[in-house]
Amino acid sequence: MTYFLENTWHPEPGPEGTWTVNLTNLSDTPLTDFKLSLTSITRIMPTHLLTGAKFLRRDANYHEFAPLDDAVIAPGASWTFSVTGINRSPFHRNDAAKTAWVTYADGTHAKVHVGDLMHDGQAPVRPAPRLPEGRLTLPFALLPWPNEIDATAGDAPIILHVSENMSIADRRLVVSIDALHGRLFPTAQRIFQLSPTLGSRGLRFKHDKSIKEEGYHIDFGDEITIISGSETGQRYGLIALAQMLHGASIDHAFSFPQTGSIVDAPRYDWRGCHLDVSRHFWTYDEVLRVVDILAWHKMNTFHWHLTDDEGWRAEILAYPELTQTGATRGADVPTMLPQLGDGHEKRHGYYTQDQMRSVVAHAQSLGIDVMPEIETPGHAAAVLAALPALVDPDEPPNSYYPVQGYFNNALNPAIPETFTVLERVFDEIAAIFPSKYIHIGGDEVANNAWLTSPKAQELMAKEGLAGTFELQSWFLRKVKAMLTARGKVMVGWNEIAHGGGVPPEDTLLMAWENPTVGIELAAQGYDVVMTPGQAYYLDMVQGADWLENGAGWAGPVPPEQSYTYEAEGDFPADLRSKMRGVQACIWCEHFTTKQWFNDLVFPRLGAVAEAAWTQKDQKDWLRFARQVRLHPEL
Ligand code: TNX
Repeated sequence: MTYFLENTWHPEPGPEGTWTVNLTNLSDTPLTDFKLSLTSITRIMPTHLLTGAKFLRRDANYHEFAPLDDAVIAPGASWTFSVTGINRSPFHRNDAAKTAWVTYADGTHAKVHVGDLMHDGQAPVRPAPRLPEGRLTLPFALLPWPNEIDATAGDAPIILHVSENMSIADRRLVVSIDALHGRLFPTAQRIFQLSPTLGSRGLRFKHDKSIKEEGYHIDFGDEITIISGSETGQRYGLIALAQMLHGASIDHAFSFPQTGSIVDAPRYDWRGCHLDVSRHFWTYDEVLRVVDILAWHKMNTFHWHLTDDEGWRAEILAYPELTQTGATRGADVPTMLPQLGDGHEKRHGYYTQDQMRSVVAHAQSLGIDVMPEIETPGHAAAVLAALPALVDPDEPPNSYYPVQGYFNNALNPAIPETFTVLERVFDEIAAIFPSKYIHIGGDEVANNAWLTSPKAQELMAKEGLAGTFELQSWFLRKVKAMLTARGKVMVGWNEIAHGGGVPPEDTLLMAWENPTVGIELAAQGYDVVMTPGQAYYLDMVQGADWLENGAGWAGPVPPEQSYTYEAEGDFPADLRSKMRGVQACIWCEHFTTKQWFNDLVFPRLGAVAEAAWTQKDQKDWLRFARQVRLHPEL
């Protein structure tokens, strides 16, 4: 690597401070006539003061600079420039330049090695451990912890075999959980088998319709009996057994019950996990593994965030542009520039309809519903790049931008073709995803969006709409009608309620900005799932120390906070029934590699899973800290 980029943040002048970038030429030849590109979540605002460089352009997190007066960087020498007027002060070492490259006069590129952002105002300290050692309450590996367990420890049996008269369907279910365990832990010994062998213990099912849908009981005797009222309950019983056997096989602190029972059912009906595949594309196989991990945690909803500004990932046969132009970024791709974590190379990725159907089938086989999300009207830069006919040609190009810095990134309600596209997209999405829910986004539209679009102005005058959010509400009511016509419940982020909102019947909103917004939405009549950033955003930084990584706007969120947070919190009793459950959200701006994904998602995913399943009086942070170490990663 012959070029090295170092960057530093200095807290003065307040409030945002100064960002300094330094590029050193470690090659043996002078660096001349070039541009420097970098991707950084600390962004240069339209009004800024830059010294030592020319600012060429910015598109969201992509920045492009050139040296002043065609300066030459001699071998061993450096070029430094500084800027004030950044969007906010960085929190952590990965909050500024993530990747960089130089582009020579002939258009070719060379990668630049990037160091951590340095803090010119405090020395870094070693972050505290995220998890205490913890301790066991009973020697059984179970996460989420069951709501009632009374059992004595025995020797761990090596394996369970199924009872002789078990139906084919039940045997299939047993084998599906053995296969799940095998995918998650390929090197571990298997859990279930059909035939008895020396030392194996028998397993049978009993059906009892009085046990509620997701509940199950397990009786431990000479034989082990799972009693349940549904296949879902059977599956959760099998997962509990598989977890205990797995734990006992890999860690001597754990064993398997000899006698006793478990009586269990989840605390909340909605135990969700969201995954953003737009900012960073996760392959089909990785998505399947995420689904497996959710199943192992007894979560029941996979919220697949398929579109965002950075890329559209769902194949739509009516509009191939969406997954050609709309899913391709690169330094030499004029329609979509590289974003956080990208180099200059072209990056492209989407799921075919067959792949999406397979993910749905895979999830269904594990009792998980897949809810697709198509972001509207905001977070739509990729759609507008792919389908430029949806842009009002008379709207000035850089007239508004939301918090994430994409200019003019909202679908325009005054372009009739916008609705034609959405109708076709929802037709295809509804045909792929049997879920009764479709999530339509609705978040973070800039508060001055559309105000310089003559077409939008005309529509607002005609409909008597005052301002961006009344127009947004007008737009979302139409979207809701499209979903109703397709028999779907509309799901969205909490800003759906802005500007008059949509009819609350059959509308489910996700409270993400803070916990109290959930109560306000419930009071307005909406069903609510609690996903507050302050507890359940798994991209949030896990500690206040500079050496941590992650998003900062709602952080830090240490694992203990995700675990102990009580989503029901201050919900008044009369609104409690509107609170449907809880959800983890995996936003991927900072997840530039699988390693970063694992570093931030775990152990907090387990914390949300247990908070979703286990009653408040059964939650125990130290037990969780000990148990969660056994759980799988991506
Ligand atoms: C806010 S949550 C967003 C996302 C970001 C996330 C990062 C929400 C509905 N919008 O677009 O990825 O913060 O934490």
